[in-house]
Amino acid sequence: MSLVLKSLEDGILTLTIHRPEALNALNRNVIDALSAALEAAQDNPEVRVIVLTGAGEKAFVAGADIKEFADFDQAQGEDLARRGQRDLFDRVEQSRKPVVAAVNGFALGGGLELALAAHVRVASTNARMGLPEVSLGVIPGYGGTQRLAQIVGKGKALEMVLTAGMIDAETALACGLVNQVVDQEILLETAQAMAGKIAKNAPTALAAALDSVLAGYGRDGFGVEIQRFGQCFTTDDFKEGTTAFLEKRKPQFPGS
Ligand code: CO8
Repeated sequence: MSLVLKSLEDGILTLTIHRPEALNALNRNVIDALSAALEAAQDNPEVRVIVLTGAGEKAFVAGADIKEFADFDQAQGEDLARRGQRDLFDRVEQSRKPVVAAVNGFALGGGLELALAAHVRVASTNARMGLPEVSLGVIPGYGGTQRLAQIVGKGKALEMVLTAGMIDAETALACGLVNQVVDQEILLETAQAMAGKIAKNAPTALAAALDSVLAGYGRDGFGVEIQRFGQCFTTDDFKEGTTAFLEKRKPQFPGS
């Protein structure tokens, strides 16, 4: 089955990341499939708004695929982050058609970063969000160090990045990380209703509004993030963090 399911109705394209056996974790193939679907949507006049969600009731996206990068070196780590940001995360944020994320469960690491790149977020009551990267010996590498602070402010963002902890949907609503929280049974219809409201407006004005809001945020930090993300791959902490995850045990970080 395809890694990204597509359905187009009344101008709303719903893209569902479909890799349930790995809680929809983002490997290279998922990134490519999602990226292609977003690119195609830009040129399809029938698409007015895009809704992005994850398959199943447990996870939106549980992160980047840890198995895929566990044995990468610095250059490969940097390349992974750079290509991922360019091919997917920037493409979501810079989409001329508004993107609504329907966060239907765990949104962790790259999964939360994907939701952060969307323009609006609706979450189900069971959603859990966090950036657990530092618990793996790495940092958010898909724009999380930049976009989380832009959305919730530096203080809350640093708390989330440094503790690597998860927050629930109500906490996410209270700090502005998500725009709305509803029961999971009505999550998709709520996200699609919001998309429908947006879709009634002038497409050219929507694109101009997105462009204008984004212009207010600098891009320098993304480059620093890519570089620092790559450097993490040279550390013993990273080796220990990812190995411990794959061996399903708690890490013992050597601190080097
Ligand atoms: N990558 C790969 N596989 C994963 C991931 C992941 N991120 N998350 C879950 N899976 C797999 C599990 O390994 C497991 O597979 P298997 O059955 O073969 O062992 C399956 O999905 C089901 O997961 P669990 O059995 O762990 O389910 P639980 O209900 O016990 O736990 C959790 C659910 C809490 C979500 C747990 O799966 C978890 O902690 N997952 C990892 C979360 C995480 O750390 N995400 C961040 C990853 S790092 C990241 O995203 C970096 C972003 C920046 C990268 C930039 C370039 C790469």
